[in-house]
Amino acid sequence: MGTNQAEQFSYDLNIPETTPAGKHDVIVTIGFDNAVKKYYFVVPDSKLILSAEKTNYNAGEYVGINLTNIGGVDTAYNCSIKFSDSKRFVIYENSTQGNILAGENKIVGFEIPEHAVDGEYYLMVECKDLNTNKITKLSKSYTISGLKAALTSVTDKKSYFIDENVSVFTTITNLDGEIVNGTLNLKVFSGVPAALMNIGFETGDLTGWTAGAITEFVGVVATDTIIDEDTGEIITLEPYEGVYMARLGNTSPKTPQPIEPNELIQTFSVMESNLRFAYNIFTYDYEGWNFFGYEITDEAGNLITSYSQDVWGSGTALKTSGWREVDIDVSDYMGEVLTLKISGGGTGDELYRTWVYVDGAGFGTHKIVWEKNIPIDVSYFDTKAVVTTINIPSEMPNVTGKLNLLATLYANSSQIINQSDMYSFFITDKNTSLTLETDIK
Ligand SMILES: [Ca+2]
Ligand SMILES: [Ca+2]
Repeated sequence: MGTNQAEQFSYDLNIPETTPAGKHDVIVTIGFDNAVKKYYFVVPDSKLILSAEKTNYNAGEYVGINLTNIGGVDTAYNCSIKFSDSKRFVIYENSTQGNILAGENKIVGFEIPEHAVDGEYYLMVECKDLNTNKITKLSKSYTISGLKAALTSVTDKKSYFIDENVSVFTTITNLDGEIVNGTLNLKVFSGVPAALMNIGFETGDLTGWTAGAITEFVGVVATDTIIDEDTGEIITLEPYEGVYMARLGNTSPKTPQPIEPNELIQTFSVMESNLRFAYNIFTYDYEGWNFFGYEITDEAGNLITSYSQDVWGSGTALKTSGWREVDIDVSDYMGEVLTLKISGGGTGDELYRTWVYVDGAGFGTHKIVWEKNIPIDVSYFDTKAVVTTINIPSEMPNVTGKLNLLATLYANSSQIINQSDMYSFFITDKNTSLTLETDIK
């Protein structure tokens, strides 16, 4: 080569399949004067990603989830899959292992059971890359078409004497699918009278209540879907009892949240000795900020009892108190008019959100006084009437007062297909000549 002459060489470097991830040096040595030039290239580590497009399936279909290795080296993986319905019943749970090449796409998935119930489902997939030990997650909501039935259960009369028979009429209407080896569960609960009107919010609205300050939201919700803004995880919060609950505040965004409370108020005459409800606090904020509280005042505005707390912990990850029951003895105020105010919201600054759910707390402590499981098959679009007789003296001795009947229809997997509305009836002693129904059903 002459002076100032340039020549270009090209050399295809074939990176061996077994090359580990990381930085690799390319060293070029020129034999003439032993000049050494150093370059490098990088092989990216393995990296797993999960995705799923389709979210509507029929029972019995295969749910496919894409697992892709977008990294530069092959790896082994371990994936756990969990698929549960809106009542948190798990219809599929399994782990799969395997190897995945660099750039490869694999379908990991599962078959929805043939007798899965119609409704909303949640998928949680976690895949661990055994090479990097990194975990990739996917959580997603699905709508499944499957078993579907309407269910009602009532008694032949509203009121019985202690020596009578109760006839329970249950009607199951199959709206989709074949119910094979199902179970009809009938339960009778003894009632706990509620001091507050519509404390369980089962009217689906704020009947009996008034909203005080509404800084963000004061209203009734059914099962609530909360998206954790940090992890993307979907949390489904079910009412403590029944189908509805109240919510004070909004569930998003994580920040900001306006300062000032959201209030729920009821003025009531004290007819029962105990006032019961349940609350559940959700918060991104930490100790020293935001609040939940309640207070009871008399007609003159004197404070009878109160409770207030700020939130807890130190980080801004989403936290929940879980459902907590409140049981206040108001027997000293029998016949008087009291006001309960429940409130929650932001304090101090607008950073990091807190909101609260409120529901009744009586049903959970109800006692089952009678129960029966009846095997049931209902073919496609058929209607089945089931009559069950309860002999009060032998099957429910010493039970009087308000009772609640609840029918639950289970698929052969024990998954709940549907539940009836709660139905109330009364058993009275022959000495009691008058029964007043004052309660909300
Ligand atoms: Ca409720
Ligand atoms: Ca705050």
